Amino acid sequence: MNIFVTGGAGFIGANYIFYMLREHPEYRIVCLDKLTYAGNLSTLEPIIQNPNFRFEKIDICDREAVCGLFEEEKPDIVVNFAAESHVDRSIEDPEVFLRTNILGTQVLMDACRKYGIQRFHQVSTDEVYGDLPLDKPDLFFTEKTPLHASSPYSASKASADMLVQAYHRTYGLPATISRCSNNYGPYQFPEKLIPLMIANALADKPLPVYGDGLNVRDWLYVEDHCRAIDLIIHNGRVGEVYNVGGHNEMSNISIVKLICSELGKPETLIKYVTDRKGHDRRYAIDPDKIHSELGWLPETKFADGIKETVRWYLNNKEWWETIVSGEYKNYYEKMYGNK
Ligand code: TDX
Repeated sequence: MNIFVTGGAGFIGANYIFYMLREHPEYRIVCLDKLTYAGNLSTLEPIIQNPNFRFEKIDICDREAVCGLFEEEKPDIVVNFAAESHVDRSIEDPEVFLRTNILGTQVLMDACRKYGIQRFHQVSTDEVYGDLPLDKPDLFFTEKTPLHASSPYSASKASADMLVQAYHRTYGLPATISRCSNNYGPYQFPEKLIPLMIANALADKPLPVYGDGLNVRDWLYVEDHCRAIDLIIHNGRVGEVYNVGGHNEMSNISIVKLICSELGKPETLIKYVTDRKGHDRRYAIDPDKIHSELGWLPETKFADGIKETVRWYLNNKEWWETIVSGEYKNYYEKMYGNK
């Protein structure tokens, strides 16, 4: 089996490659990554010499380069993680989100049609459903919930999902889609809530909580997401969408307080700042379909996963300190400087 993993130098993609090489040592994994600010080749260092692994620096929008690699490798499965994924960046500058997330997906699917494929899997997000109110805790996103994106990021992911479904219906592309809740774990870029708060707390810097801090996210340990995708590409039904989430809803402020306590830092570091524009209130996934059809259940409890994640950031300071001190510094100043 030859699997193309796009965006494999990013957070979830890299964790997925580690997972697949461990669980299926006989598979060949080819990683295509543009190496944007969020992609880090050093993340793949532990497996770069693995004879069953190949890395290619490729932008998924580059049709010629993508087709060249398909021609050479003839992949059986493509798993598309490649995406611009940070909501705050999409609010500042939407264009690259539309380009990579929508047109890049189209280029990949065109190559799949041209060269033939067993499965194209699109890694999507619960954000395509919009948000839920805080006062109706019995409401969850199911696969039938209408798409109702709030940010340019989520609109680009919703567009890509619709394009995938259109390619399935129109051309018979054997496609599946997964829509997962918020992930956390090793190698997450420190612009996202959990690693940002860990990095700031360790440096005794303010912990910027947007709005009232009561927005709710449904957190899943990244490895549980990787296992869900593995199940879907092997046993999921073509043309179907699978929601992935762990029924682990938490408010942002409770997560930040937990991180303070794990690191032995005072809550006085918490600083309430201007809210994100169009900030989604609550995400909550109903994972019943993937559980009943494919037997998937999350294995890592949040209490264990967050401890493991904090330990990883403590033990791998050089990985994220390089990021925090580089180009990202300008982004941080721009986004948080006057908040
Ligand atoms: O500094 C911050 N302060 C803060 O209060 C940051 C970075 C975030 N937040 C809040 C905003 C959100 O309510 O924390 C919550 C989580 O924020 P993010 O980590 O930016 O994630 P979110 O906006 O929920 O989107 C994430 O989940 C769905 C991923 O970034 C997406 O790529 C994924 O599709």
